[in-house]
Amino acid sequence: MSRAVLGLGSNLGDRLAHLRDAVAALDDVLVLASGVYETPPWGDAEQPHYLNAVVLAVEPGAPPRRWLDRAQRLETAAGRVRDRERQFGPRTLDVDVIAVWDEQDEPVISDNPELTLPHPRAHLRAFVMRPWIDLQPYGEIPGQGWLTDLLQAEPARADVPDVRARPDLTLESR
Ligand code: A4P
Ligand code: MG
Repeated sequence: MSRAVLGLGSNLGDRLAHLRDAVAALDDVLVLASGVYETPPWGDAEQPHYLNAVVLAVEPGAPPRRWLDRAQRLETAAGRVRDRERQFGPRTLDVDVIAVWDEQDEPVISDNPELTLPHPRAHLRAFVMRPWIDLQPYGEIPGQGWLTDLLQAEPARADVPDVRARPDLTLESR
C-alpha cells in the first residue's frame, strides 16, 4: 500500500463545498478525513481566511507521482486559476501532497521540484499539522519530527491559537 497525507485548503467561493467535493472524489482511496479548521492566510496576508483539512489515503501500487496527479486533478475540478505573481495567493482549492509512504511503509524523501516530499513547508504550518494530529496523534513528518513537537516549536506554535476548529462544518459527503 502506498500511503499519503494530503492537505486541503480553500478560501474562495463555497469553501466547504470545495473541500467536500475533493473528499468525495477521493472516495476510492480515502481512509480518514480530519475536522475542518478556519485559519488566517499564511504567507500572503491580503486574502480571506481559509478552511483547511487533512486526509489520509491509501492506494495499492501507487507511485508517489500518482498522488500529485490526483491533487492537481482535484484543483482543476474546483476551477482553480493559478496566479503566477502570487504563490501563496487565494484559491478555490489547494491540494498539497504532504507526505507519502511506499509499499514497504518507508517514507518517500525527494527534493524534486515537481514533487518535493515531504512537502517543504508542512512542518512550518499549523494549518496542516493541527488537522493532521486529529487523525494521527503519533504522526511524524519524515525528516522533521513528531507533530506534537513541531506544533510546540516556532514558527507553528505562534499560529496554533488562530487555527480554529469548526465543529459546525464536517467533511461528510453531501
Ligand atoms: N510541488 C512540489 N512538491 C509538491 C507537493 N508536495 N505537493 C509542485 C504539491 N505540489 C508540489 O504548486 C506549485 C508546484 O509545486 C506544482 O507544479 C507542483 O509540481 P501550485 O499548486 O501550482 O502552486 P501553489 O499552491 O500556489 O504554490 P505552493 O508553493 O504549492 O503554495 P502552497 O505551499 O500550497 O501554499 N494559508 C492558509 N491558512 N491555508 C492554506 O491552505 N495555502 C497556501 C498555498 C498559502 N497560504 C495558506 C494556504
Ligand atoms: Mg499547493
